[in-house]
Amino acid sequence: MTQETVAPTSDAVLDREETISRDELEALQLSRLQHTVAYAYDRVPLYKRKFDEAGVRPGDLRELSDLGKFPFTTKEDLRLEYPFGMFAVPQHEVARIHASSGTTGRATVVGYTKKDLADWAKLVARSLRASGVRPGMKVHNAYGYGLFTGGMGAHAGAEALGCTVIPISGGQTERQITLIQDFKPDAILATPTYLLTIADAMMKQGIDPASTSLKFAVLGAEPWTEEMRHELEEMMNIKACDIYGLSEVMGPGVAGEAVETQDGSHIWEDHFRPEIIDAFDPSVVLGDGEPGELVFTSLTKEALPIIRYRTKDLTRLLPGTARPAHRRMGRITGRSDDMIILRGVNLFPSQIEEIALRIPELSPHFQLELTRPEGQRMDQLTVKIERRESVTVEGVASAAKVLQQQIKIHVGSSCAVDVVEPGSLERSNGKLRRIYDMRPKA
Ligand code: DLL
Repeated sequence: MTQETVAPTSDAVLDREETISRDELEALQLSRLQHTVAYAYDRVPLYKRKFDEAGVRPGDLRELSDLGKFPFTTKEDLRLEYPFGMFAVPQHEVARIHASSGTTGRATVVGYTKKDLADWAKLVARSLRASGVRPGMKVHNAYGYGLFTGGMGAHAGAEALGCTVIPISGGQTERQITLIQDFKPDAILATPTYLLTIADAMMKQGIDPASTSLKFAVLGAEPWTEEMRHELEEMMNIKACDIYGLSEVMGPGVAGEAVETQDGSHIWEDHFRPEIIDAFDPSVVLGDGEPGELVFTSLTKEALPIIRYRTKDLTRLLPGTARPAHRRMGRITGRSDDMIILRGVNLFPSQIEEIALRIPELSPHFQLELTRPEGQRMDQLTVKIERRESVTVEGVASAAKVLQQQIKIHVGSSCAVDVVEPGSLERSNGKLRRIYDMRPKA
């Protein structure tokens, strides 16, 4: 059969909830929220205990702002209730389980009823559609399959949208390239750093990454910057949009970005109520536009209702644009637990990405090494970054200096810069580790 061309992006049929007014949406949120707090209180002992300790009852939720009276839920709570203590339905009603290993301690386990899975697929479909993906397109899904929510979550959403899904999962980069060339997908789903790995490997094989059939990329699961978007779009001749989510709240598709505006992911507020709090004084709920920690309450989940979950993700809420009733989230600057505190200055890897990608001699491949040199009490940060293939040795020396100066100016930290050979740093297979903390453990 010959290759069909798929219709352009303006023909999407939206869910009704995507087009309702803010007033209508907030009325829906309130009734769903009232149901959720009562449901969680009645069915999950942890919520009953926490509400009782805080002296609040489900009936105290009379308007949306009353949510601030309710206690937070943290990853630690999920760990303590390991494996199934947070589930609000009997096990036979749990249709699927996912888990995230995390870097420390026990896994956090999450569950879904059949209806939860259907809602999840609908929201991923909505996100993909917002990002330009259309029914009938071929979708190459390079998110990892397994307990991680990325692979199966994105898969079900693409299927629900009516796409042809290619479930390749993460890794085996050579094979990914072969399948992209042979199957000619329209869209790719991956972490931004893994898409970079794929594009990089194509160039090594003498394939121009801009020459493939790919037109759209829907990228998430890790922080990325506008500069990285620009890099990937230019290199691959695609439109790249953001997709956000976390397993405790659902998985991918809690929020998705519209291709026509590319101005941050719309939080699907018919299913999740977001708040921004002051990470240092969580009793303070901040207004729209103010930066802080993102908190979510689920509005429709059955197996794992989640009340005021502290994501540790730092961002702000912005007014809706392409979907006016649904607020957007600004780019995630980082996670509060990914923050490097270097001699009193807070620093996130995404700040380095932003600065480095503005320097033409430097590639997007970098890692941050934290050390404490012998006999010194001060920590040192070294930015190891690959030069671009085309750059001369003299070019590299001045680029290193510029990076160092720009970091000093924009972040306020002094650091060392080590420009290394192309291909010498570890490549991403999914979520990339940027920080290597080599300081002696206290
Ligand atoms: O990463 C779910 C996901 C899969 C989202 C595929 C998007 C695409 P977790 O493994 O539980 O779930 O990790 C959640 O990843 O709290 C953020 O810190 C980070 N994260 C996810 N999406 C984005 C994004 C999945 N678009 C954690 N931008 C979250 C920045 C993101 N960070």
